[in-house]
Amino acid sequence: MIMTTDKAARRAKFESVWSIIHDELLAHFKACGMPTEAQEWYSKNLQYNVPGGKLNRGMSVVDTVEILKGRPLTDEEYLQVAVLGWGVELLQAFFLVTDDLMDSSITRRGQPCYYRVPEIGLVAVNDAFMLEGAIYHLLKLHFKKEPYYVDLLELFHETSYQTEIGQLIDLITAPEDVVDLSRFSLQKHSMIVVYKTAFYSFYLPVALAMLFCRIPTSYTLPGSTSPVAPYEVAKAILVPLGEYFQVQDDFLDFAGLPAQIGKVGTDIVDNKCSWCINTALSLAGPEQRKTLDENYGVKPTQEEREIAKKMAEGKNGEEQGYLGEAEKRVKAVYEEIGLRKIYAEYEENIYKELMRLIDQIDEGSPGQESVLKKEVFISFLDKIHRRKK
Ligand code: DMA
Ligand code: MG
Ligand code: MG
Ligand code: MG
Repeated sequence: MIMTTDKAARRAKFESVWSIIHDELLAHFKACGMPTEAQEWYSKNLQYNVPGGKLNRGMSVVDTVEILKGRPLTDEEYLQVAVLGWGVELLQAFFLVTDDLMDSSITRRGQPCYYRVPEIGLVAVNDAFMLEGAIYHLLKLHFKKEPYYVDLLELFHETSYQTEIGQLIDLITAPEDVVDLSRFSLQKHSMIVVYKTAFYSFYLPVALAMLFCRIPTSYTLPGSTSPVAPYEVAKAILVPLGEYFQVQDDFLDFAGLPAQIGKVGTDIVDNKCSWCINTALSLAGPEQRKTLDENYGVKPTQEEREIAKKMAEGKNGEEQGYLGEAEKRVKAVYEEIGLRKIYAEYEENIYKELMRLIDQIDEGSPGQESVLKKEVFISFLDKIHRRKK
């Protein structure tokens, strides 16, 4: 029982549980009498969409449990915790397959978006539901006997609902036909990103780990008189942390290289209420504002779309990816305004602010079990700070 510290080894260990999970799901599917053709389809759905990402969300469940327990996990514990982690990754896969359809995205994780694979198309919708269904099948298989089983179910359900609410406001704030930049604001942006990203990417993994460690909903530390609500304390840090993460995602949509981020940015063309456009709007002079009004959310021409798709498929991508004329003009305004520098300043300020929040956590006496630890949040923050993908 050695605590694995090497990053690659930790990832490999987490990935090894994926093959167990994949086989469990397939075995059940087979036992339902599903034909070989369907088994192959389901397996492809799982392999194409679940394991190929950064795995930050899933591995955070394992990391958090280890920090909270202050010791390495037994093999039995590791398997259970990794199932929760892969549950978060399955949820993420479910959201990404549908998100790419709704955002008309081209690539994801360095490959064509799932719905764009020729034989998949709109079957992607049902395949996404199956990724979600797999979570609950696995929870039943691995946690039915646990006293916190219902809490796990409620947490996954509530978080999914919050994400769907977030996706709704993200989508209706970005209508395809009416571009009206005066409807955007950083306040609206904050509400969108907290719901669509922060809850499922940040609160969910930590809250799952806390449930696994049997952290109660309220406790009073020795020597103190006021009770702590640890899930609320965690949320109060993880929500702004998640907001920071989505600001990064928005910035990388503009400035990230497709070869690095594995996807081609679509926010400008999709008329999204992104951090970039909101920040640009707050600083634009009249000429720049006019350029933004005339070019934001403008669909590329058919010809531009074809070239963009072809280029996204070529794997050489050192470059920005092909941009339509309207998108180019918006990006030029972003550069003129100095968005890169403003972003760098934002990152350093929010880092300090989050560290300040984390530092306020009361950990009780050293070695005390079943209470929150600062390290949970620091490790999360360090994983994302200054990320380039
Ligand atoms: C991410 O929004 C939110 C969910 C729920 C997937 P996004 O469309 O900005 O994500 P991406 O940039 O990865 O398409
Ligand atoms: Mg998207
Ligand atoms: Mg989206
Ligand atoms: Mg994005």
